Amino acid sequence: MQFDRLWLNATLVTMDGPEGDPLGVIRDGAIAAKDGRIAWLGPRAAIPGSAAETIDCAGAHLLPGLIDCHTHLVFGGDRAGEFQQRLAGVSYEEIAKAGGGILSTVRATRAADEAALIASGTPRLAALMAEGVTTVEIKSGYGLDIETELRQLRAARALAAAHPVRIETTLLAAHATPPEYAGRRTDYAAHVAQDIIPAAAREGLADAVDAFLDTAIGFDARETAMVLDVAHGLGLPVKLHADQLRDDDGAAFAARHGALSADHIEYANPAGLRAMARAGSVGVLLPGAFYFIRETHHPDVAAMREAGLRLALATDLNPGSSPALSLLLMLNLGCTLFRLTVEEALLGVTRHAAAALGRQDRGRLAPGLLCDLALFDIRQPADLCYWIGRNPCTGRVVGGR
Ligand code: DI6
Ligand code: FE
Repeated sequence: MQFDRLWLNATLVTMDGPEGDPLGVIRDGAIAAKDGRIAWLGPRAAIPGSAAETIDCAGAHLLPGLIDCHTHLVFGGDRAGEFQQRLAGVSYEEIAKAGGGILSTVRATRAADEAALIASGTPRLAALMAEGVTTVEIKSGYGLDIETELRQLRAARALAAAHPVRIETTLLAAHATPPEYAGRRTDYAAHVAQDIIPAAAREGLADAVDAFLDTAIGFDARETAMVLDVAHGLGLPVKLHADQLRDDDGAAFAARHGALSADHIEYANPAGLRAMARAGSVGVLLPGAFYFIRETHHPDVAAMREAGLRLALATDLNPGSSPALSLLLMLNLGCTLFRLTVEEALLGVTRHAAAALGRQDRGRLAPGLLCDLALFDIRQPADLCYWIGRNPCTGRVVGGR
């Protein structure tokens, strides 16, 4: 068999092992690409053909390219000033209720044109990519009007076109109520459902739709259902910010609506977590936001395990609750703050992150999948979770190149 490229002399961490061995490590392994996909992988001694180009990995660990399945990477301005307010004792919720928080980023994002959004997003994307990330989900949600929401998604698509990375866009127009709709939250949710989602769908700008289900500062169950039902009707998969600040029964709601994932879920109750597992929804844990807003209520990881819920880990990169540019740091925080095992954490940024995006074509090393790879100069997989502030990524491959 003739391959386009062959990587040799690597420890393959396939994330596709049998039951009980999720990492599926193959020592002295090799992996081959053909037409952008993985054509073969296995022990070096068993290579079944030759390749136009051969790359010596010098003993590196080779993983599926990492996936950051929840970011708000495209936004205007920053919130360092609010960070200082919070250090002086004001809470995240108090700031939000006083018109700051998400709404201050909305003002800055509306004031930024597409070129400015691309320019400020570029170094953030570069930071993620430098750690071996090959797929990034990017949400809108700082426009809260048709024009700016679509501009955010266009900026995300432009970033994808300009860099060797795959970007999945998510429309999050139901993130907060904009000032024009103050006191008319339900009317805004109806506008999202009737106008903004169809406009994004018409232009092919959204790969999925998300909403912030939160009875105090987001949208209630009826409003959220209105938004998600329209998305479903247009054939768009849905995701949810749920149970971040209180138990709104968001996990059960996500399950009922067939959500790809429910994200945050610090306050989710065990019955809701079981419903999610049965529905095939992924639980996305965001330890950067937990850490940065000094949340103290831990996600019920024991109940998640017992339910058999698949867990992902992501940066939640955003200016308010998680100004985090490192997915590797999330591995460490997921293990230290939430007591995830190394295997759970690594599945969370590969296989289960792919599931949270509804993408079965990545997140594992297996024949037929996209040949998206990340190379790390480490002694063992646990090193990726153990070090704080070390970037051992020595190479990344997207689509076999
Ligand atoms: N929850 C979050 O943590 C982000 N959005 C959300 O619904 C925070 C967004 C922000 O503060 O700008
Ligand atoms: Fe978020």
